[in-house]
Amino acid sequence: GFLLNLLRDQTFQQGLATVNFIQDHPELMAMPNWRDRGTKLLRYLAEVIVNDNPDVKYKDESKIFIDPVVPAYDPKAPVPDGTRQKLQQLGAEGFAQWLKEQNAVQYTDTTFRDAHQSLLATRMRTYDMEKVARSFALRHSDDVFSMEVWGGATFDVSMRFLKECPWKRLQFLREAIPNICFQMLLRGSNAVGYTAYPDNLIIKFIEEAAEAGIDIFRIFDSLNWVEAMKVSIKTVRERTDSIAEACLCYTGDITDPTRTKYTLQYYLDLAKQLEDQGAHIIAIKDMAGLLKPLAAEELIGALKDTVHTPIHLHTHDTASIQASTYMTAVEAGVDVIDVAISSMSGLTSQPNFNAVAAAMKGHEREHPINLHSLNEFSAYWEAVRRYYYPFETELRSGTAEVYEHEIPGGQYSNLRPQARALGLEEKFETIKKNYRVANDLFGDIVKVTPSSKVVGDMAMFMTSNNLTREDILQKGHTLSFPDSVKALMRGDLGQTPGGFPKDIQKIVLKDEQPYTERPNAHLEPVDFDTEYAEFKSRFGEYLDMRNFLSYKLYPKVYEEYREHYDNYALVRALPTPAFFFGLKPNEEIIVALDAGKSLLIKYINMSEPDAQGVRLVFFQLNGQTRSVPVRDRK
Ligand code: 3PY
Ligand code: ZN
Repeated sequence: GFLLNLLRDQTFQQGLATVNFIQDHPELMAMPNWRDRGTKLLRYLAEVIVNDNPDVKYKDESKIFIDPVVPAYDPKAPVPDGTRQKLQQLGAEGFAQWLKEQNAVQYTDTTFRDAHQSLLATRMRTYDMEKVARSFALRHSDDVFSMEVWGGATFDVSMRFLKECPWKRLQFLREAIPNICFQMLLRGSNAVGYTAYPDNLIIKFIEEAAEAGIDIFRIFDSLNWVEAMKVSIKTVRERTDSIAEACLCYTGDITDPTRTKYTLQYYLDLAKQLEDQGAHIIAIKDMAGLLKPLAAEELIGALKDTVHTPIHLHTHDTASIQASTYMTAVEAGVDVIDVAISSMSGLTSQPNFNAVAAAMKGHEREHPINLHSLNEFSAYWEAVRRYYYPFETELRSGTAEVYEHEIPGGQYSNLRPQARALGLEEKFETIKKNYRVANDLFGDIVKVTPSSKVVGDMAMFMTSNNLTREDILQKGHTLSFPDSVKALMRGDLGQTPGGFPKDIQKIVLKDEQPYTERPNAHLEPVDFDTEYAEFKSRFGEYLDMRNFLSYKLYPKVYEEYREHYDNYALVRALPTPAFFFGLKPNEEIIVALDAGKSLLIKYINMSEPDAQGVRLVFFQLNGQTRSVPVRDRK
């Protein structure tokens, strides 16, 4: 098995093998053979068949799945050049200039990241993306400026719930789509986490992400605090060939004269500062979908007069009116807009790519798109989306309520499950109201990960304890607040314009003193030499720097992911229905492992539990009958 794997390894096939190959690739030696992997996958399937996937909270046995059809393509066809080659030819500055000179509006496709983060609680598996990736690269190389494929919550969720490696996802997508710029969402000094990390960890992470294929880093700070974005912008500029796209997170309403904190002037000043820091592109990150059509016209027009960079607009269609925001933005000269393929668009996700492209037909800034082909991709995603029904956001229609609560699209899809977990689901209406109350108590802050999570925690806290604004102000000094709320008030997430309200800080922190320096300044730098060596001796000598970074960003999550891998091997190779729901009797799947090895797995049936509650689950693995004992915990 090992030799065969080796022969099928791409490097070998390409004739680049050297005598040192095995020394350079100890992971091949450490790789369990496929028989062992097969056994482990059977163990996983048996566990899910008997006890369910712990991430699937309800199962609808009547659900019918339709095989997703990948739009036809020739796997041997050469991939045409796209924006990625343009970036490589022109360099970051030249590329930004090129973008500015384009008359046609450009599109960023968020289907692989924000769309499923905002509709399906980030659960989209690499399996379903990878399958369609090459087809998209071949058929839409001219149509898409960039694809958002990484960052945000995907890093955490891929390990925590999907039990797959986020770096491998990036690597596989990069191999399948070598031509379109990839972008990621980076939470500034919080990287892809919920808390500040040491600067040298942020720097290493950015270098490694660029190396793995990120062309555009969309950088934001959850309080719009420029101080916290400097390290990331500088690192992208100086240590990679990628684009530093810096965000204004949009909150409030610049057309509402009663909202005096986040005004047009506030955003223009912010944009200027980000340009001064070296942003190649400025993004308006409208994470909750609050940017109304008239506001977009005003903001983009004014930004065009204020900064020299291209302007990239991101929004969520929670109110269902954001396509019209895009139309006014296009009139005002926006360079790029974020959209998602039809069947993964709308509501808390991005506006509908297919529909926006159709609406732009005949416009003098039209970017010609093969709509028929795009619709075929929509059909693919529609079929795929059915697998993910346990994670669907409950929102059924657009809601203007978003202008009241201001909950980001990416958080909305997570808030209800969070409420459910706390036994508060029937109080969801109150939670949404308290979300705004909590925001106002904190001094009206920008709400986006991680600050949005703190506002959510506070809303849950108030709801579960039946607390009003007055209760907090009057008897808050006797209350013990959630840790995340204390952290925010202490300064752990940085500073908000004008500072936090002093009275609330005092109520939450009691005698603890807040600070206003960068949180990262309080953190010990990572000792890469020592800690990486310790990591390897603990988890495996063959593990690379990327694994180490995953561990440093999410130690506990990584540990559990690793343990899962040791027990069940490559679960990412399982088709999605099998991964979430197991198999039905006599159902058969083909599982493609690395290096061209495939397993044919058929589930036969299971025995009654014995006196200890253990069932035997029977399979055929490549034609041979196997039985796996599993304790029935249901
Ligand atoms: C994230 O940080 O994950 C977001 O999507 C913020 O909008
Ligand atoms: Zn978003």
